[in-house]
Amino acid sequence: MAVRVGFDEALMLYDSLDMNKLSRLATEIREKINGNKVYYNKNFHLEPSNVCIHRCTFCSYRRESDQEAGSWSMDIEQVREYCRKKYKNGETEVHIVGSVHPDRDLSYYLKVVEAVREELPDTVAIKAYTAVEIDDMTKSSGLSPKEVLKELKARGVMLLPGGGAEIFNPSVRDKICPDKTDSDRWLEIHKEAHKLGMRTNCTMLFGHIESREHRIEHLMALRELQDETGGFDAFIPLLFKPANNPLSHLGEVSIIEVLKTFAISRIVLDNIPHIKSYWPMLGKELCQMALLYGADDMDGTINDSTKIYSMAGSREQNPQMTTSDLERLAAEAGFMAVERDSFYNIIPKKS
Ligand code: V47
Repeated sequence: MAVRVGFDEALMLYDSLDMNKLSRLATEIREKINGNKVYYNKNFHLEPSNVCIHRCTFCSYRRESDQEAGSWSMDIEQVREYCRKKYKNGETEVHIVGSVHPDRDLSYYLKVVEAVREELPDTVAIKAYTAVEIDDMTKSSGLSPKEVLKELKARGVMLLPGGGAEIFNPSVRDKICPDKTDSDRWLEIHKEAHKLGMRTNCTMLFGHIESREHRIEHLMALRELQDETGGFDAFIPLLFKPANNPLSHLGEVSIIEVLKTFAISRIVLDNIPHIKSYWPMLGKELCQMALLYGADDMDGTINDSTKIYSMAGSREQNPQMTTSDLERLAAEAGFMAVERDSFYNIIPKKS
């Protein structure tokens, strides 16, 4: 195995102006793990509410209450109707993520999963909830993370999305999400999930007030947990989108910085198999470019089902792509697209 990069070397690479070298180093690792493949899946999101107790300054999605303009909250019947409407094309995953609603508790979140499981065929994997939502469920129920995860798993949750990690550094976290699950708790919840045999993803929100050093620290904390558990399937670098939130004045970082961040992520996280280039956030073209800097997964068809990034100003206002669109994007960048299920098993193409 190649020698692992440490903090100083990662920072030196980040600071270097040699983009070809970064692309080459990241591509060497992506090729060793994933060859020339680019993964995608057929999926949709379920965002039951955007009313949230947390006041993250990067968030354009949250609303203070159900009375505020632009808010929504689904009851269980609406969750059922939504699933019936969105499942139409052999989707293999539903990704449930939303908010921490002031009046919802564990029993509501469990009922959502039960309703989704009843409405959708068994071929659809349920990916739910973020560690932040799970942390809140422990508070409202008095249960431990392990107990909450067991309840979710018993009702059909198969894997956890990577949201809520933001930036682990406490001084940055104090400024961007002061009242939210801290980094130790985020890592603890993922570790518990891994111990229960659940696969999870991890993320990093970058391009706001954090430094390159903070990002490397964050990546190293994820690498350390992965060494211990091996439970992460994919890492998603989430680019801060600045529209309609309290950090709007920061604007967006350059495309070069985005591509560097993908490459450094691929290089540092040598033990996480997949790096996701999430197109509803990046836009299609930048998503393609990230494939040349270590990413190997584009996420999915989405079916116009997520608002987190459109509300924050993404150019993808109603994100949806067909499988042929996704295959074309990968091919244009020189890769071979393959459809996967939620666990990265390849789904053979029907002829
Ligand atoms: O934790 C919120 C981010 C995350 C903004 O696991 C923002 O496959 C940028 O985690 N600009 C939730 N980012 C979404 C998430 C996710 C997305 C796609 C795939 C997966 C996966 C997980 O969205 C939050 C936060 O970091 N976010 N607001 C914003 N203005």
